[in-house]
Amino acid sequence: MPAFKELVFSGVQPTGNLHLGNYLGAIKRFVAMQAQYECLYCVVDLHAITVWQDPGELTRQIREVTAAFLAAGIDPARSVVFNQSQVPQHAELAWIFNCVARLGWLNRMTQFKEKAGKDRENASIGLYDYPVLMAADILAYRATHVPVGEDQKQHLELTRDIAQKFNNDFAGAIAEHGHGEAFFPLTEPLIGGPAARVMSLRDGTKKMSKSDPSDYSRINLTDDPDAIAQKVRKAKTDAEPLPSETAGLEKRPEADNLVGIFAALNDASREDVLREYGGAQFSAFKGALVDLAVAKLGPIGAEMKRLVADPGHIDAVLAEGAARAEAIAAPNIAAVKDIVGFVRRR
Ligand code: AQP
Repeated sequence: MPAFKELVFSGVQPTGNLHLGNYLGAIKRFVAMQAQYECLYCVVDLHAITVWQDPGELTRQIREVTAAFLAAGIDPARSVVFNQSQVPQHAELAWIFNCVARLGWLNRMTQFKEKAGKDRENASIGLYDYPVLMAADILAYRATHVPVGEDQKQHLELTRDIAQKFNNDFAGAIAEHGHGEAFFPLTEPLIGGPAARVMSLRDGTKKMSKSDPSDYSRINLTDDPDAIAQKVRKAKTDAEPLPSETAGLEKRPEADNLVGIFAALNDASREDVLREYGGAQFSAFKGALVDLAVAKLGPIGAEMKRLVADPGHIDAVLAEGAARAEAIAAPNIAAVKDIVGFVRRR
């Protein structure tokens, strides 16, 4: 595999209240990556419409996710911040990848099974095809690294399979057009840290999720301090005090989740947290967690509210980001079309 220029791409769907899982598993890590990589961060609105979205709400949520990116510390002068539907190359490459990916591969995707549920026949074709569009999002930029939560691991594996099959199927044309041995990188998922999978506050075996009907299952980025305090205090726990070693968190999903959240918010490890709080009762630990969560999330929520009050500014950030994104994607997709054998407009 030839060396590809290091580039980070990741996206967040504008599909509802952003929560602590989205923040710790993704957005907080996006911010940190800016120091090391050239980054593109996308509000994936084409993905959002794979399930029904009220048009007015969708517009509002696209701006709100953009505000969350900026409020969390993504610098639009350094990183490319944009929404997917403004860059047509995502959908164009997705079509070509639809003809590379195999039905059998998509049939294995667990997220489709979970989201379509029992009413599979009634799910949109877009929901089924979601992972192919995700591969196109990443590979339109030939991105080498993708920071995501653990729930996206299987989709990243599919992205690598599509890249590999394209590189193999078109190996002759790729070389002929001067791109060497491979046109697409085999993108690395960057999954990790203490909050790669933040769980529901009501059930430590279920992922914290936007679509959970109980608002008490998640902390939203726009929750005020009182709401954060109430949700943490009501979070499910068990009767034992916290252990002093991480081995003691096994089979205690709720305890493990709260310790992981504390660690991620504090840029620490589970070991660090247990060194300080091992032996503590949950009442004391939850008090410390409320203080920490309010200190870290309060300023982000306040800044988000300030930013969404000025949609003109957000739209200008998105427009500039889209132009920068398209400048990277357009030559890549033109090259893909040459490789596939299409005739260019001259
Ligand atoms: N609970 C989580 N823990 C860690 N990371 C998470 N992510 C989502 N939930 C958790 C990560 O957040 C990024 C953006 O997610 P998304 O907006 O694309 O959609 P999602 O994963 O479908 O989010 P939800 O909340 O789970 O929505 P619903 O309820 O609709 O399914 C991704 O990097 C994701 O891994």
